[in-house]
Amino acid sequence: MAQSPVLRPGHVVLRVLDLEAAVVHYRDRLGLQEIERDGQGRVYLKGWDEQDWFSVVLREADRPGMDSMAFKVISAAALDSLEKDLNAYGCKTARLAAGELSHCGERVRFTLPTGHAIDLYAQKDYMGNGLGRVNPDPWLEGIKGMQAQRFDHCLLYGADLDATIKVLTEVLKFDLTEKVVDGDFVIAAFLSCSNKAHDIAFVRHAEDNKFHHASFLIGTWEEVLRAADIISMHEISLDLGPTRHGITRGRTIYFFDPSGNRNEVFCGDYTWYPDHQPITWTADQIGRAIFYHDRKLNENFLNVVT
Ligand code: M3P
Ligand code: FE
Repeated sequence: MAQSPVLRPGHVVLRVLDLEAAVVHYRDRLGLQEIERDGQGRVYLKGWDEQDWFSVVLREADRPGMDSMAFKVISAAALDSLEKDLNAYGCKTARLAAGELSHCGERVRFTLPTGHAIDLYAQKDYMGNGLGRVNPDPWLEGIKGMQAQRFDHCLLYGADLDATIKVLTEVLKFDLTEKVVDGDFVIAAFLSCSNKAHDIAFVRHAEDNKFHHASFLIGTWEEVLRAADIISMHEISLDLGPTRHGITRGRTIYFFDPSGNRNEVFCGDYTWYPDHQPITWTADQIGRAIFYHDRKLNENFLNVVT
């Protein structure tokens, strides 16, 4: 049980093979707003209901996958203190200068035992959601595609789940909300720094630093169905769904961006409070845990990562 100084996932930096094809996907199909492009050609986007400048950065590269995932922390003092705590724990950190990502303050980077680069930052410029803060309307007109409201979480694959869970819970004060176990052996772990059922999740996998999906919140089950329609309309590669997760209870659909990075849009998880006790799923029920309706696993879903 903890109240974490970490507020939420702030952004994810994704590698894409063809930048313009990726922009069409994330802007016109997911419905993120394109905010700007920087001197390195990186594209910055945000969900319509996000307040800060950006939550997704696309970087053209010769292989897909995730460069880093970043979390916003509550203050500059909390950032300094987390940096000290990480170092004292034996986790090396590096500072990335303010402005290295446009409109983002200084970042503290460390690498999880599963090999993923995680950045912490306290400051990002405010943009607002376009509705104003006095007598606002409930939603914005003209949002495209699936109308993603916000970047919500990532699911990452790597080998040393136990050490990754330890650093996230002991140093960053995340809560373990759900886990899948085979006896004492943890196969998958879902962790929250907030009131959400998860802000980041991991599945045990032989190869480190692998990316399974970046997930975006949408409003309703009807919107999940509409996302499925958009996937067919635009010949997007469908992975799975629409369906329901046992874990986190999310109503969900998975699909791929043009570079093969998996995306999820979902609605309807539960509220987590730090005094809650974690949920355990046993390996014999893993089918139902992941896909509550089919109650069986899909090899493609489990094994295709970037
Ligand atoms: C989610 C979610 C796996 C479970 C995935 C669950 C791959 O993506 O958002 O709840 O075990
Ligand atoms: Fe997910």
